[in-house]
Amino acid sequence: MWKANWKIIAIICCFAPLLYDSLNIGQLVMRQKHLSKRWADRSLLINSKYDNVTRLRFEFERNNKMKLSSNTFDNNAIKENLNNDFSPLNPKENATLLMLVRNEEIYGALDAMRELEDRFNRRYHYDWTFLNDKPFTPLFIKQTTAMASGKTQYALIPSEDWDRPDTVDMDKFEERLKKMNEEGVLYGDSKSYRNMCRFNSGYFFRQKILDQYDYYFRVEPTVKYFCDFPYDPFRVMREQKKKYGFVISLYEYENTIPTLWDTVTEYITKDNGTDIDMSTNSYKFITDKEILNDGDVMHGMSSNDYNLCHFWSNFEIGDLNFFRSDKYLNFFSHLDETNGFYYERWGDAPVHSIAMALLLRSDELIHFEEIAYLHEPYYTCPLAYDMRIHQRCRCNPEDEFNIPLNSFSCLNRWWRHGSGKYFMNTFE
Ligand SMILES: Nc1nc2c(ncn2[C@@H]2O[C@H](COP(=O)(O)OP(=O)(O)OP(=O)(O)O)[C@@H](O)[C@H]2O)c(=O)[nH]1
Ligand SMILES: *[C@@H]1O[C@H](CO)[C@@H](O)[C@H](O)[C@H]1NC(C)=O
Ligand SMILES: *[C@@H]1O[C@H](CO)[C@@H](O)[C@H](O)[C@H]1NC(C)=O
Ligand SMILES: *[C@@H]1O[C@H](CO)[C@@H](O)[C@H](O)[C@H]1NC(C)=O
Ligand SMILES: [Mg+2]
Repeated sequence: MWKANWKIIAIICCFAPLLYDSLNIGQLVMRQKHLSKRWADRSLLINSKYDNVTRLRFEFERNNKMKLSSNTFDNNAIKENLNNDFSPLNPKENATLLMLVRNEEIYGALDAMRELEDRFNRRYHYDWTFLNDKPFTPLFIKQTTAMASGKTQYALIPSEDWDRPDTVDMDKFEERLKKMNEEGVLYGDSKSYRNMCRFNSGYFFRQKILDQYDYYFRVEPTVKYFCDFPYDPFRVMREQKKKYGFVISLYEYENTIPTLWDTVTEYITKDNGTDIDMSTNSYKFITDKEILNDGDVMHGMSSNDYNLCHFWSNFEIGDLNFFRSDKYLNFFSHLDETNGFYYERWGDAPVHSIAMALLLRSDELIHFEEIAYLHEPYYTCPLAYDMRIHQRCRCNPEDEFNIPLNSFSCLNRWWRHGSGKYFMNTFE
């Protein structure tokens, strides 16, 4: 008896604090529930106002269907998934996946194809278009065709769209290459890299094989996609009237583009408000130099008004009709006439980005935050846990090379000056 009483006392003593805590926890949970409901209500409101396409697709996939593993090799399972699930909802858009690639990059090309097929294209079967300045080998054609769930097609780039124009002064060119190499400029002495950058800036969209499409999705060898696509980005582009989509934005190396901004400034003056509407475009995104975090002291500091922010163009989804328009063609010719692609080492990323920031309304650009993507060494992985679960991501969000909140990312400036990000407090 005596012993038993002690036990009871002991139990009461030990558990009393816990009991007390659990009452407190109960209150906390109540409070939390109340708060959660408030935020949930706000989220719903914001979703319904601004985010319907994305979220509704998301909800559909989450609640209505079990998804099969992407890496299954069971043909019937894949077909069933396609027939019952995605296809009827999503008639294909007028679009192609597009890869500029060399024959010797075949295995990297296959890696990237497998990645994109598993996470997106196996459900849609978009065409794959391959471009090369040299003829593709039969083996390249065979292997990439086997990997694609859609039709494949291959085109040889005409020399006049790829090679260095005659207007480039050879002595000056060689001397500049030597100098840039000595200065340690990335790809500073590469001639082929310059052809590639100029081609991607001004010629890819002129290839005949692309005339039949409205949209392209650029893919490079060895890139990876870490999560299921929760929607067809082409469809989002069309429905939301977007002209350019990106996932990563970084600061450019200024030593590759010493006179690019001066050339752009000349164009802005020459245009005199005809194509460039400063009241609706994203000029602020590429010129805002306010220090937003510690990293900005090191990144984005340049000798002119351009803050070096650009969309990382190895991933891009774009409207070909925009590139084919006089607006873009005039802008490109103005840059190209200086031969800056050769005397310096202008990348297609800053060229595309500056064009988009000047010539488009900011609401014609889209940041695809649900698409997780790696091009060495940087990647983007959704920070939202829920998103990572539902899209079956395999990336680590907490890593210095995950770009979104990193100091060398320009996303903070995009959120500030671009469009597409809404914060809760905007609606309080
Ligand atoms: N056909 C062809 N494709 C090229 C050539 N140079 C580059 N490319 C392609 O152009 C794209 C960009 O080239 P990359 O070498 O990846 O350049 P980058 O992404 O700036 O640099 P990395 O960090 O090396 O990836 C890739 O899709 C390449 O396969 C070339 O000389 N011929
Ligand atoms: C978005 O979806 C919600 C829920 O289905 C609906 O009530 C709302 O009207 C939609 N909003 C728009 C702008 O389409
Ligand atoms: C696709 O887009 C191209 C280029 O705009 C156009 O010529 C073609 O007719 C379109 N095809 C379809 C099926 O709409
Ligand atoms: C520039 O545009 C303004 C207003 O449209 C016009 O008054 C001015 O004459 C134009 N300047 C030049 C150099 O064309
Ligand atoms: Mg690359």
